Amino acid sequence: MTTDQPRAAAGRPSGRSAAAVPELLAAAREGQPRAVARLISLVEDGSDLLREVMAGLAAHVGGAHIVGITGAPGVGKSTSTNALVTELRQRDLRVAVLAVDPSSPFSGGALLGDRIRMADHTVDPGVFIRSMASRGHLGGLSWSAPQAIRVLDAAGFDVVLVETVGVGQSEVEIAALADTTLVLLAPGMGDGIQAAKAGILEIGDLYVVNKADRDGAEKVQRDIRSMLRLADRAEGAWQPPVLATVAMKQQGFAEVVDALTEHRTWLGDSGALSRRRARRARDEIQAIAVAELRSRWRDVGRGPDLDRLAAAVATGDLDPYTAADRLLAEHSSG
Ligand SMILES: Nc1nc2c(ncn2[C@@H]2O[C@H](COP(=O)(O)OP(=O)(O)OP(=O)(O)O)[C@@H](O)[C@H]2O)c(=O)[nH]1
Ligand SMILES: [Mg+2]
Repeated sequence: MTTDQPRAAAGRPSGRSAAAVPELLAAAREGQPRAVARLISLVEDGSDLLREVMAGLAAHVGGAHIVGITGAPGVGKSTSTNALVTELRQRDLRVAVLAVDPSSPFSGGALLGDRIRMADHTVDPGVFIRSMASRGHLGGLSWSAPQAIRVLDAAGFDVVLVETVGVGQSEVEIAALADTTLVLLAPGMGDGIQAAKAGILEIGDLYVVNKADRDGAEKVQRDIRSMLRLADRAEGAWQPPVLATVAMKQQGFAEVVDALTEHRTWLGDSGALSRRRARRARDEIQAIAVAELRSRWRDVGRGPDLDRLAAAVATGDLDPYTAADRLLAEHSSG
């Protein structure tokens, strides 16, 4: 495992790094953890080098199975991720874990417990673990998470597990990033009704009731199954399985990985994979375009053009609509 190293707070001189991008990409594609970590740092920092990085990676993405793991706080997402990694490694698959915290612009502190739990995999070169926060970048994780996933995909990981940490309305966002969404539940945590409220019944490709060593796990399974049965599903649609695990004891994960594999096969056979990926690409393009427009706007919003136009509007020589049109026109032509 390679946890993310603390990064220098100050920005790097991009001139120095620019020359290194092709080497960095080559190293990342060989799966060298330092290079992969470095590329994800570039994503996190919103680096200017990302254009070159993404252009270099574009032809090499699409091989990984992107699995999103979501569920209420405390259901056992981190413990289950750890158990999943163990099972995937037993099948000789290379695994990357991306822990994203949509609710916090800071990475680090909140994830410490998760890192300790993942310590089972610290010496395994077939496992790469990285936490990521939005760091206040415009567009936040909707902008950065897909790009980090691209890096991991291009680095040749067979499976990329995207785990949410922290609380938030993030379930749907995570589902939008993944090929397969695993919704984790546990007894005594609000059960089925909560799940229905959270909109979780629409997004899961696979439901796993963790903490099956506790009372009530079977009831949660039954509740979810009966709620899923009520949903309208088109003919040939995927029927989400509802499994049970004890993550603390590594129980049930062979079945979980089998179900993930089955879903991946179904996605490919049914054509759903390319639809999902196209939708994801659309979101990604939009997020980048919006961030780009905003950053351009920041420049327009301060420039001398604006001062000149503002003076004209203030003195009544110009109306504000005409001024805004001119500002935009001048800017978009530049
Ligand atoms: N009894 C029992 N406890 C479990 C099981 N799996 C996890 N736990 C415990 O549940 C607690 C929460 O587990 P985590 O893996 O941290 O849950 P999480 O969903 O990642 O939590 P957040 O990151 O805070 O949202 C921990 O104390 C675990 O030890 C299980 O299968 N059975
Ligand atoms: Mg956790």
